[in-house]
Amino acid sequence: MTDNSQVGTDGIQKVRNIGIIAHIDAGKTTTTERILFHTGQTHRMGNVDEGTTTTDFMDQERERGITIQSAAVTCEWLGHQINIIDTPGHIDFTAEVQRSLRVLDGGVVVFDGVAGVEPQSETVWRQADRFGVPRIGFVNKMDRTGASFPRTLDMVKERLAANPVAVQIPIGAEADLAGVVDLIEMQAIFFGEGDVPHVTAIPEKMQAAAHEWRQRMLEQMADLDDEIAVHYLEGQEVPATLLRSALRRETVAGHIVPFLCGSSLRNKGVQPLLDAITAYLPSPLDVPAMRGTVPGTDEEVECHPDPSAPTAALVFKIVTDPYMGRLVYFRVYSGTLRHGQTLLNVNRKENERAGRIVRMHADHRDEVEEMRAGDIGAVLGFKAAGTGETLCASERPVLLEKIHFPTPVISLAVEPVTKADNAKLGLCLQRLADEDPTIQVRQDDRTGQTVVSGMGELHLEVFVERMKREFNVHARVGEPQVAYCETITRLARGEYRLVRQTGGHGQFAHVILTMEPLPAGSGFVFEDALRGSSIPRKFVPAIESGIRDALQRGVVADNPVIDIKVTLVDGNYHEVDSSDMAFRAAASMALQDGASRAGAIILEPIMHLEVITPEEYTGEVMGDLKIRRASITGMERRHETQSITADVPLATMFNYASGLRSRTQGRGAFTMEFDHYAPVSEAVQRMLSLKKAA
Ligand SMILES: Nc1nc2c(ncn2[C@@H]2O[C@H](COP(=O)(O)OP(=O)(O)OP(=O)(O)O)[C@@H](O)[C@H]2O)c(=O)[nH]1
Ligand SMILES: [Mg+2]
Repeated sequence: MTDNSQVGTDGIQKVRNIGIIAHIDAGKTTTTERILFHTGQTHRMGNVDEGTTTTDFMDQERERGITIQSAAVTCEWLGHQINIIDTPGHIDFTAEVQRSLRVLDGGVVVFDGVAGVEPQSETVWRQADRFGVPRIGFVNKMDRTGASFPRTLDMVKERLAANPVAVQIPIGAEADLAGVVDLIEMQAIFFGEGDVPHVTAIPEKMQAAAHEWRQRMLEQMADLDDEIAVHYLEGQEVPATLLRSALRRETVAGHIVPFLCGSSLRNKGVQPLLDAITAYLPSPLDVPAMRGTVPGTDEEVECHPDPSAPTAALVFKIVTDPYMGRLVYFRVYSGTLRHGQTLLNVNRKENERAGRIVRMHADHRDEVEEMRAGDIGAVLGFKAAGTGETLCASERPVLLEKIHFPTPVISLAVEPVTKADNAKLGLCLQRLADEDPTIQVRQDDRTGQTVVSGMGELHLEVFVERMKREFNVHARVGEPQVAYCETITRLARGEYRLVRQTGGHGQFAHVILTMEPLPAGSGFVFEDALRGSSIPRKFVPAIESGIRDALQRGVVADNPVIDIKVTLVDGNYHEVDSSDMAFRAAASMALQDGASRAGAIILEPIMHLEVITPEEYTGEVMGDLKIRRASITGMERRHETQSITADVPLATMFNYASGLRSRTQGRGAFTMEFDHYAPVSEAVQRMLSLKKAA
């Protein structure tokens, strides 16, 4: 067991919690791998293309060459402890980015130097904006033909409405990329075969460009910093220390984004990137204190990163490790989380005892006694704690805000092949859904099938593979289908009186409720407005469960009902014949009764789509989108390509990937993410309701 000495009370300022985020294939995992190599965490450089990287450890990641799960690793650089989360770029796994951004203090956004700002770069940039995460930019793949650092910066300015500040420029291009000019120290850094970069004077032929770019950087910084402005206007040299501290302050404040460049694959630019992470990205002390509330109230609590304060930590990820068991990843916001400590799980109102605490390195794990405020790690021994839940010291209960995840929009029916498969299915689904909050599992009462919903076709494909490989469950899997929802459009009253006399004592329950539509995204709200003693309070939970049952089953067809408020207003009971079971059933029926008058409709997911196609195929791509009922929201020419944005019903977009590929000779690309729910056409509503009646 090692001492966790790096992160002492005053060590917190030397901690960096950062995420690597970008469009798919920009080189996040390769960059992470090189960081681990250059910080001495690995002695062999892993490669995505050979399936040998540290952070893409799942076998499907290695085979597909893409990241599926975010992975957390720790390394040290210049006396700093850097906790890095490598995230996936594919839109189906966007929840992994979401949860990572929630616990990070800073981000490195990687761009492909040829493609520049790609659709998913915009998405992650917006996500980082929403979480207020300061970031630096790394223009990767500068070794590729057609890569351009200035063009990428222009795209960042235009499309991300950001203020990029170049602190480097590349030396050489494409196959001849040799190093970078450091515009702060005004020196050249060359990366050869060896481990240590070679620092020299700026080569003669780069002098003019270097001065021009430095001038540009100084102008940008003079706008933000008075001291730099004075130096600049008076024609004096601006000291590097002054520049660095201004860059740091303005980056942390989110006013600028320092930009670096290189090629991770060719080992160029990685050490300066590490320097920049320590120099410009915030420590846990530099970001606003995490806020929470006193459970059950709106009273705010600030959780300062003070190791001696009462503990408060947020669970952001669960991984079932084949050797270690259930690993619960957390970030400590205040206090210290100790081995053996009993913590209150605020969301579940249960106590849990922390088992072993581990720090994840590249190819090993360090067991530590404790983790202090500001740090990220994993703990064993928590049986219940789920993603987004708060663990805290019982003397100061605090509820940190939950992590919001996107809505799963595609479903798949799963039917176990044999009895043995059936027996294993339950545990398997529970485990996988435990790890992935964007997987939802429900039972379809009509068909008896298990329905799994997820974010996209790839997401579900990966899920089904994991069922087979990790749990050895073989199942017949249906075609992916749209996950429809239902809602109501007007206020209605529902009532049901359940009276059953069968032999001994009967069943009696009488429930009266009202229902009303809520704004999109509100989910389900239940209110108990019972007055007097028409129904004893002890039956209210059963009534709420009955309503939930009915909402799950759907009121028009078999789709869950969302954005609805149900108020229990009145009813009646019988001393002997009333029971939880009777009230649960009566509440379900009362809801169904009211829904028949509440203008219930079926909603379908509408996706936000962006297609990038070579210009010559624009006509064909547009024609096809029209057939798919897309409404075009924007078109933009970008160099020799055309970008088309549209809102389109998911129902028409299955197999779009192969359709687009054949229409554009494999040169078109697209991303698609859930945008909102909209009512289906009357014809579709009729068709889907008929299915339920059948
Ligand atoms: N030429 C070149 N190729 C690179 C560079 N960095 C990464 N690649 C290649 O780009 C591909 C994608 O790299 P990854 O590191 O897996 O990219 P990623 O951003 O982690 O991808 P996802 O996690 O799937 O979103 C691989 O084939 C890498 O070998 C680079 O600097 N130059
Ligand atoms: Mg990756």
